[in-house]
Amino acid sequence: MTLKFGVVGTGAIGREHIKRITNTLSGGKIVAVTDVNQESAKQTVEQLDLDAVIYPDDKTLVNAEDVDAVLVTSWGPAHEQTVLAAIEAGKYVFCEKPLATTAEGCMRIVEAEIKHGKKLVQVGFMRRYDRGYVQMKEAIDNGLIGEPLMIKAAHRNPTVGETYTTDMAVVDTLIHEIDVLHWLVNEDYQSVQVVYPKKTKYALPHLQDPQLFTIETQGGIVMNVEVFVNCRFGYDIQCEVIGEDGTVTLPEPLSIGFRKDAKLGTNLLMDWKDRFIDAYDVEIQDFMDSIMKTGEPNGPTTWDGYIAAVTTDACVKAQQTGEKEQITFKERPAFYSENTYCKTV
Ligand code: NAI
Ligand code: ISE
Repeated sequence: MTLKFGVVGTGAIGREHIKRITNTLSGGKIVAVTDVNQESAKQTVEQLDLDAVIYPDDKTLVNAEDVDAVLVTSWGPAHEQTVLAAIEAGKYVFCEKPLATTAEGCMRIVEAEIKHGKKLVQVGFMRRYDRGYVQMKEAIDNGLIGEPLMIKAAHRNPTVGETYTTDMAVVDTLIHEIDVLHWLVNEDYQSVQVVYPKKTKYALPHLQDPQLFTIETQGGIVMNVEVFVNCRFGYDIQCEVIGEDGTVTLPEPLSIGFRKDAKLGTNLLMDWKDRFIDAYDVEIQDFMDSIMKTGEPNGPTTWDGYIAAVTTDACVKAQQTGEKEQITFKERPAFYSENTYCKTV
């Protein structure tokens, strides 16, 4: 059986996902697309040679009879409306982060999904499908390092555009660490504080860069996460978990070493699209396979989207106040009682 996708948002990652579903993965087909920029939708269909209908908006696409699953790759503020419409229509949803831009918005999706009675939504937190993070998770769960005590992590981009603002370091960038670190140690967060180190000369006047987040879990694990989006040298993701009996570290992406011109080196990636290319493939294949096998997606849930939104809200507040801000969650509904652990890749 083939899962027929309708895509809402044909920008950068929308096109990447369309290409992987069409050319790399098995079991999916793009049958519908839409974009507020209809020219972008048209060009996508033409350039990627898709046999897909172009719809004028998300509502008509979601309700098209042949659409089984909706791929939400529009801008963050537009996600909630499309996801709610898809649940209303009983369609599966793969939604890129953020699930919604506020905790209240995520709760509306939680309520709609519970009312529907079956899980329909997977959030695009692809790092849970990255081989390195999966190996770290297995090591932690198997007790290799004992109880985790601290985490040191960094999310570095070579550069960002002028529309990137200080709060985007949280809602666009840190959100990946918020999800994956929560998943790694399986503990809810309790507080966050933000410190702004000396600003790099490469950041535009309106942007605070770098930023350091100290996030504490309810069990007392302290995470120190650097977000540095004008680091110049590469797209660089670091993570080390320090436990009572040892440490585990995220492996570097596979890359040849070289000796040349009196230098010993290895190349760094420069683009997020390349760093997690395998993880994107595996997460969407898993979305399709789980639906085919069990009738529900298996990956990060609507509740994980809610956890990320509550935490990003607190991080943005902490950016503004400079104080330690509390992070408070509602009680996890029984519907989401099982924490999602993606299968080993
Ligand atoms: P983009 O700006 O390249 O593309 C977004 C597209 O959505 C644009 O073509 C825009 O016209 C369209 N759009 C906006 N509102 C719409 C609406 N209401 N209905 C239909 N189309 C609409 O942005 P990009 O980089 O592709 O990001 C899209 C989403 O994916 C964002 O939420 C972003 O955070 C997420 N993302 C996730 C990544 C990951 O690593 N998981 C990487 C990059 C983006
Ligand atoms: C982008 O939106 C992403 O989601 C990438 O994964 C992330 O690394 C980058 O910093 C964001 O801008």
